[in-house]
Amino acid sequence: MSIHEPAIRCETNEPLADPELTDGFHLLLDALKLNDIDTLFGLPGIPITDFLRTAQAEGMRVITFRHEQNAGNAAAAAGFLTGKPGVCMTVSAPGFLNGLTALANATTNCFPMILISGSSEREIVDLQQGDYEEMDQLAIAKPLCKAAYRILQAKDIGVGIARAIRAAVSGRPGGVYLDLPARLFSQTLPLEVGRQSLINVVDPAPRQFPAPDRVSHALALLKSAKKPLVILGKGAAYARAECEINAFIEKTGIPYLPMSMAKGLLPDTHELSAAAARSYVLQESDVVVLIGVRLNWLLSHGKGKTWAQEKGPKKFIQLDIAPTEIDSNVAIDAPLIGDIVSCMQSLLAGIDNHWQKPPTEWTAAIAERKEKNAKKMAEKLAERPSPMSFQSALSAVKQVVKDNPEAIVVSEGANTLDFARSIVDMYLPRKRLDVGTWGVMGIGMGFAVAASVVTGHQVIAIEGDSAFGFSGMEVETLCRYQLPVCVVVFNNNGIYKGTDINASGGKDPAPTVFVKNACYEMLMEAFGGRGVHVTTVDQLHQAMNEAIALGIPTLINAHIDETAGTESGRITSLNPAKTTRK
Ligand code: ADP
Ligand code: TPW
Ligand code: MG
Repeated sequence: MSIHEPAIRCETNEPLADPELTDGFHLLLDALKLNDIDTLFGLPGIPITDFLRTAQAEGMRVITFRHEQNAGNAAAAAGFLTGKPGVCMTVSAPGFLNGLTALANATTNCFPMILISGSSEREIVDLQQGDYEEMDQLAIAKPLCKAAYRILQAKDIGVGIARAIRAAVSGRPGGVYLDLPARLFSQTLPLEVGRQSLINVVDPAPRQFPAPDRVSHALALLKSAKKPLVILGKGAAYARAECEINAFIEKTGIPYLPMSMAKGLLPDTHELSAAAARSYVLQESDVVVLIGVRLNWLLSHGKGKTWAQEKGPKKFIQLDIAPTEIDSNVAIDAPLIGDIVSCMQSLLAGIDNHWQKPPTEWTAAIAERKEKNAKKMAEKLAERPSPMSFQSALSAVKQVVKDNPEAIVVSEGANTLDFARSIVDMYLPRKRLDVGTWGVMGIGMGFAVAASVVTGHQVIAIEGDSAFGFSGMEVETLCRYQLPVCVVVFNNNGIYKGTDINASGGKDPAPTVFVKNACYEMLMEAFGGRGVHVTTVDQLHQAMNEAIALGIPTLINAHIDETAGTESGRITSLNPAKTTRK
């Protein structure tokens, strides 16, 4: 632990008078460093400007953004990728609110992050006396995150950081808000008292083993299955359970479906991947093992036609760290509560070499459908229409990711997202970041920056033109930090497609269309990065390869057929029904 020589600067930029004192600035920094937080994402302003400067001066990586939402998204992605809470720092009221969307999204996605915002003093906020950027931030944050704390005294900074870290990563991970009134930063303490107030958090995400009788129950149910299916979710990716999951799939021979961010836990090309026969296995399976995945809207709540429940109810085994997740949508016959690695190890202990693999009728029927669908897809990918279709453009991306399996793929949009998810194979765990549980637009550049910063790997961001716009200004951030990020904008002139017309006949454009043939590549060029405009698959392939070879920020504006997309991509059915007005 390093407690520093007395603060070089306090809030007013005055040197501390007494060399035996420390202050809130340094205690906060030391508390974070003591707990292995080495990177801060944020956006400066009173009262955190000097904090970020000091943090950088003391060796922390400080990544600042052009909008707090992107800094917050970066912290969330860093949390998912590293298992340590990603930390985002903002100013009060508007900066805090800008970061709050990311905090709520992180909580929804079960990603650990801590949003630290400066705030006005309590006595002014509580009497609503109109301070600079005044807001009761703690009260606003509370319902939108997993936990929220305020630190009022410098001597409590150690406890505050410890509580925030534990809340973020223990149990189901999520977002934590930490409220720091500005005065805290310049409060002083004797150096030794400060040193002793800090806490090195021991075992912040304790392992949790499932009860042995529950493991036996789950195994018995699994043994009874004629058509078993495993579904892998991003909780399994977060838990770093790939070794155990791999062993489980290999030993049991059970086919599996990966949710989008669980792609790559096993290579998508694995013979037991049932992704290309998704509808069939959801309908036909009899016992389903859910591993770090919720039965939410992304799985039609475990009900209805998707699951063909009319054929008789399915049995579910669910591995999750959150006991209250169980039975949230349909009855779960065998809940297994614990962390995924421990749950998987417990299951594996009961699976020997004599385990009866699923009947070949089941695996052969899946293989047959997979083959048929894969053939159809291969034909589509081989087409070379002009302008490019989503599929033809993605055939280039597919090949580039195959050639660069270490690269991290970030993806958002509607059609762009949906096609990319099913076409681009992933080969390694935690290499795919996307719109997550909310299906939120705007994660693109924040996730891309974080992925690059915390892993050092190449990032490939596959962005719908609308999706890109939500965080597009961060191309400056990519250029400022010289990050190896290749952004491909799938430019179809709008949201879903570019062909909508204003039904009133008026001169305003329709709500979903953008300026035609916009030159997104020039945005990147404006900051010294590399911009390329492509109209063919070969050009796209080449431009991506060059971007990766050069390792510099690149934006490829890929011209896509503006008629090709469908409304809301694959979730058209969620649009409310509409009557035709006479
Ligand atoms: P997906 O979006 O991929 O379908 P979800 O986000 O719906 O996945 O589900 C993730 C689940 O994983 C959550 O219910 C969460 O509680 C659980 N989870 C997260 N981390 C762990 C862990 N370490 N061990 C067990 N379960 C976890
Ligand atoms: C924060 C609603 C879902 S998808 C989308 C929007 C606006 C953009 C689709 O257009 P894009 O992709 O990106 O060009 P493509 O390939 O289909 O043309 N605001 C937020 N989140 C969501 N999900 C929306 C709006 C939406
Ligand atoms: Mg679009």
